Amino acid sequence: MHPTIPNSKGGALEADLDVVDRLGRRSFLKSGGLAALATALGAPIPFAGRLASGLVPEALAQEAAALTQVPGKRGLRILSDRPLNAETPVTLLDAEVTPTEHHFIRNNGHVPERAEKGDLTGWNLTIDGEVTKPLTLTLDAIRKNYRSFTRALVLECAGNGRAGFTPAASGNQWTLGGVGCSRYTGVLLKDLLQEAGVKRSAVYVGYIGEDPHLSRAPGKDAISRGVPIAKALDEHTMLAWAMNGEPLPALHGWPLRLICPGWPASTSGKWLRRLWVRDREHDGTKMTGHSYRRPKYPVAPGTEVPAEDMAIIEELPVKSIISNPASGMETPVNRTLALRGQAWSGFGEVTAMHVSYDFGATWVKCDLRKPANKYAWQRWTAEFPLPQKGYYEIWARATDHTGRMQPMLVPGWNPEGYCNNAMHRIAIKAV
Ligand SMILES: Nc1nc2c(c(=O)[nH]1)N[C@H]1C(S)=C(S)[C@@H](COP(=O)(O)O)O[C@H]1N2
Ligand SMILES: [Mo]
Repeated sequence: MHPTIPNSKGGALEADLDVVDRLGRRSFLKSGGLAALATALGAPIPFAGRLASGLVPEALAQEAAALTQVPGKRGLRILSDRPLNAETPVTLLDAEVTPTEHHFIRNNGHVPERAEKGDLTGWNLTIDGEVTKPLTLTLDAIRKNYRSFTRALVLECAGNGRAGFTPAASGNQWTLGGVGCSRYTGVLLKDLLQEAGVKRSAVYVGYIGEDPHLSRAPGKDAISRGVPIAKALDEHTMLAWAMNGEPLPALHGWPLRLICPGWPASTSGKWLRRLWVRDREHDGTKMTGHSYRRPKYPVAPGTEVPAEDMAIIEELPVKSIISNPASGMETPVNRTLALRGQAWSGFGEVTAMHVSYDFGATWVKCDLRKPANKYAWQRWTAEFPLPQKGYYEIWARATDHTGRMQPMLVPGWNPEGYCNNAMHRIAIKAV
């Protein structure tokens, strides 16, 4: 299948890319000179002199997107249907607060029947383990007896960007859309833990959800992860019952879920039933082995890494997206091109945002808004004209307050394909 690139004029780029398909994309790029490349792109390349050899132009790198319907969702791209996993096309992440219908879905097992029926009968949340006073709370008690907060918080699957790794890592091939920033309402996990009385021996908090394992084997968790006690006590770690002002949808963990912002979203347990305060690192399903872990040291792509050399992923790296315009757009030459997107970092605030339209030789500083609250993503905008007709790429790079910056190339290959925060780039044709 040849790449389809949405553009304002109904597919001019698409037609030109047929040339690439006939020649074979890879061999074409190896043997083809710049003139041939420009032919394939259907436009001259004003900054060709700055285009690193071997870099596949973004316009050729895109694949057709299969958009499918999930009830309550719009425009998501299905990555797997059993379990259900779906990502958001990047242009649908253009809002400051991600509407629920556009939030990605990542399930490891089945949606619990209770959630599908909206049946609270017999539901409660237990907090036990290394606490002086174990708690069993109804949803009502949680809602009424603690301070509640509403915050915009980024959830990002640690596998977001996995599709960028070579050799490929198995698992859902997320491109850019395994992320969202919706508004959650709930209580601070800290307030409940304090009431339960965390013992000195507490090290970790593991969650147990109600979702059946894919095999439906009784007593087998689909996933049961957790966070160290310090993250559990963090001011921003929440137990949420509402998303964007509505009760949590069945797909997103009704009636109650954890939100551990800035960390792999796999720590944000859905369909909660129990929080188990542990005296050791939690060892539930997908906490051990290679799951959500990276090598403790850099490895060459394709290396097999022993389990004992893998470390649990905590803060997710700084990242950004260009949510407007769509890749493949045409824009009139010398007319202002308005760009915008979102930037976030698991380490806290993003402090600078830059874009380049000459393959990284020079950078334009973007306007960057403050986050609505800690761990909300930040809107950035930039405006400039493109100087000549031809093919351009816009590259976007965020820097956070720790000085961490997005890499141009896919960073640190790791066996499971986590934490790809390479710069997002889009193809633009000035006409
Ligand atoms: N109980 C439970 N919690 C879960 C999961 C799950 O399958 N079961 N998936 C986790 C993973 S891997 C991710 S990325 C997020 C996805 O949250 P979302 O579906 O609301 O986007 O939920 C996490 N919490
Ligand atoms: Mo995930």
